[in-house]
Amino acid sequence: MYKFPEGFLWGTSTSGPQSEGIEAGDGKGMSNWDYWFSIAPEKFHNQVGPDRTSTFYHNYKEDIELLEQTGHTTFRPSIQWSRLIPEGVGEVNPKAVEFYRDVFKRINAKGIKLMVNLYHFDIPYALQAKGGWENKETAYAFRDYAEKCFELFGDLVDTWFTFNEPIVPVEAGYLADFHYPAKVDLKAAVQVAYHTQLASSLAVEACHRLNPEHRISVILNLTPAYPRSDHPEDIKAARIAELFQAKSFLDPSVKGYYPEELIDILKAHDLIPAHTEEELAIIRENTVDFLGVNYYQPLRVQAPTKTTEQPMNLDFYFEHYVMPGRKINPHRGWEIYETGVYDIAMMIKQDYDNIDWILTENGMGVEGEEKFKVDGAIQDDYRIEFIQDHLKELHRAIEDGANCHGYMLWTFIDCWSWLNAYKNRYGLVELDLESQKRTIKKSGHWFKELSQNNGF
Ligand code: BGP
Repeated sequence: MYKFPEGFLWGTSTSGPQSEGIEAGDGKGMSNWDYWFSIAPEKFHNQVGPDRTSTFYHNYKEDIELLEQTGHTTFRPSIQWSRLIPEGVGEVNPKAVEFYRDVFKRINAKGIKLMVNLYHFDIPYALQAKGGWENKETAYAFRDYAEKCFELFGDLVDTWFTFNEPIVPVEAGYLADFHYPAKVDLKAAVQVAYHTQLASSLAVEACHRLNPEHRISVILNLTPAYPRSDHPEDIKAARIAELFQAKSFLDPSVKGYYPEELIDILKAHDLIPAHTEEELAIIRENTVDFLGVNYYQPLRVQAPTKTTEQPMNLDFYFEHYVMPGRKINPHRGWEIYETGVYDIAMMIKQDYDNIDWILTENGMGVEGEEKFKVDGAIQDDYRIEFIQDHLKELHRAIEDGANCHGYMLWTFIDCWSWLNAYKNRYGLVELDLESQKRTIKKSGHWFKELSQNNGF
């Protein structure tokens, strides 16, 4: 029996852009995703775009009933900046205020602990057109947007996140082509990361100033970096990978400053971003109150195999490799390594003063789930097993002193996924995209038992 501490939270995470949908006349502005889909549908493999979702914008009342039926004691949605402030700055969309207020009220009425995220990879296109996160003004626009959210919804929400996985848009949009603007520019990537951190710290400051009793954090994907061998070059590569991919946001968010080692690496190749002492003071003085951690897969790292004079991308410092013989989710191609949860927990305990945290995402995307249907409901035993295996490691970590207070699965209902649309399904609830019918999967019923028993 794996019993979790009293008050441990059970729920799921989702995001506005992946679940809300777009309705003519609802006043939503264009986001980077709406724009990119409109100009380059081939990037999305000509599948459906962010306008085709579970339409939470209309179906939220039914979905909130389903949250209860699947045993949620917590839920993490996100506000779409482009819905609330269509141009990114300036006028607020009254329909968005009405929508989010009603959603939050109804979730509260169910006794489900709300944790609301302000940014899930989605910037209003109007700001993207002015340079997006390369432009420092975006950080201050984000601060103003965050303040609006605290003012408009602070009577209904007391737990906030600034960004979901801020390193992902940096890597996917400025070192690869999975997010707009899909360019490769290491100097810009570092600047974007810095402006994002500044924005996060500014929002933390605003939250504490406006509602001192509220708690605010950031959600980081903290995949541990495992070296390929004991060879010093592989160990060094793993260390650098961890600095870039975890500590670049973890350290300033939790400790208030960047790791010296990272600064030295950036200095060596003239990659230090433009910054001011005042901004560094904002980062130093506004650290998070707790931590959100997403975990899907470990980072397997080896020393770089290509040599160039100047770094053009991160493969100058380290490379990824696939460890032969490991369990892989064949649909998503990600390694399944449950021990990663334990290792993250111990890293937080040892290096980050055992700050309290929540596992804010973990999940299994599966293609062709309808073949597992029996009597109309998907029998997703593989998902139950996946969750159990990760929970065993989380349980072991808590027994060893980890300060983790909740588990959130990705995700509640099958959702639109960035470049993969509906190929891989993650939900506790099945979505029929055409009819919009919702059907609880076996995992959804099991999740309710898990929550009621506070363990399994
Ligand atoms: C996380 C994101 C989510 C979600 C999930 C699954 O990194 O925060 O938004 O998409 O990954 O990934 P995918 O949808 O690409 O399979």
